[in-house]
Amino acid sequence: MNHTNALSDAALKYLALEDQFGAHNYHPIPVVIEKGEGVFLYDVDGKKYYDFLSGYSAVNQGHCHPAIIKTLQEQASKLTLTSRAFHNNLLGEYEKYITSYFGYDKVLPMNTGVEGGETAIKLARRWGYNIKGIPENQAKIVFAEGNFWGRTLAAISSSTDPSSYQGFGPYMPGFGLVPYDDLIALEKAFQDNTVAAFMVEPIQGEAGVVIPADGYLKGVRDLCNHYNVLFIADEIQTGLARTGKMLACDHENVRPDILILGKALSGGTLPISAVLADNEIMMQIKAGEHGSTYGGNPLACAVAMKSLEILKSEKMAENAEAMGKLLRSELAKLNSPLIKLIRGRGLLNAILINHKDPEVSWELCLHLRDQGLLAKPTHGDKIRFAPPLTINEAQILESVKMIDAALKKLSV
Ligand code: IF1
Repeated sequence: MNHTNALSDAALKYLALEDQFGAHNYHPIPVVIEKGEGVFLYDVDGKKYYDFLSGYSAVNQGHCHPAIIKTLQEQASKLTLTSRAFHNNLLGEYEKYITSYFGYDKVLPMNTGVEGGETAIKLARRWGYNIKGIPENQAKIVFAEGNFWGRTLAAISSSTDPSSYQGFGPYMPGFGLVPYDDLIALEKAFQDNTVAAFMVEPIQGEAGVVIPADGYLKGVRDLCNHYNVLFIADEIQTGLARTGKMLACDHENVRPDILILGKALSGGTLPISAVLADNEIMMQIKAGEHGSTYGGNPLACAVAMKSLEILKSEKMAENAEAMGKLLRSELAKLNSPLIKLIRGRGLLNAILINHKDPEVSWELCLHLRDQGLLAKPTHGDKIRFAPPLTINEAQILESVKMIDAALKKLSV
């Protein structure tokens, strides 16, 4: 069944425009969204959906959160950008706010998550040369297999996913890979004293919500301490209350040397990322050696402070923890033969589909759409279930009913 047939003429018109005038670098679920409010999205025909993707965890606070939008509107009508050629009245306030919020000396503000990753790697290399004493141009950064931190040439150079790196070579030198959740392999990699840092997601999002064994993050922290290697935590997707704690690293009470945030730092309104570190690391980059046109713009500063404030004032981490437990237990009760595994932490969850046909996950997402819930497969047989952190118990129960109905539409 061709599910685009299910779309109205109005919706199909939009797909045709994208097809003719836009690069074909995505394969979206066939639905055309016009409005977002809280946990709900509305398509061009007014149909309502639960959003179980949350902009890949950029909309933790819910779509168009009124307080964030109010801040956005007020600041946008006053001052949006000075560039860093001049000071403004918000950057210092924001830097004080976010460094005290997460307990680091300094922040380097950027825009997209991948810019945050690039910034962290540059900081680590500089620290490696200036502090650890690694010979010039020989610093290595170690990553975990299955990682995803964006689409730049450096990011894909560390990727183990051919759909990310194939045909885009040559690749960034000085990158190494170890299996995820493998402390023995990591310690072996650290025997090389040119290793400056290990960059890792506390839970691998794109890989399908892969949760490491208890103690892994603590083990990473201890090995980094022992071998004088920087621990870079990519919390762009797992951070900001998504996994039931403010940071996924908080589940093991570990403090990374460099913390990268993005996505929900703006509540889904505009690209804002941040790299936090203490002075010994952050001061290795001098004036004029790194930055970006929009990095730390006053509009972003105002929005980011409000987005962070709301996470705490509305106790979103606590709600994510409780609603995530409820979601996983209700999904388990379905006893669906199509669900091989349910895993997640807080409201970052995924189900693994039990079917030989690789297309089944996509078919399921189309049936979910028809039931009124939007989700998308990741890496074939996994479907991420990650609604905004404002979702409540009744909405979880209603969503699970929709998931049950969609599963029953599929032949086993
Ligand atoms: C797309 C994936 C998720 C990220 C982590 C850094 C970044 C991301 C852990 C870069 C971005 C986004 C990219 C977006 C879809 C989404 C995604 F499917 F691509 F892999 F979430 F899993 N670190 N992830 O997840 O942040 O530069 O995008 O702001 O490329 O379609 P960004």
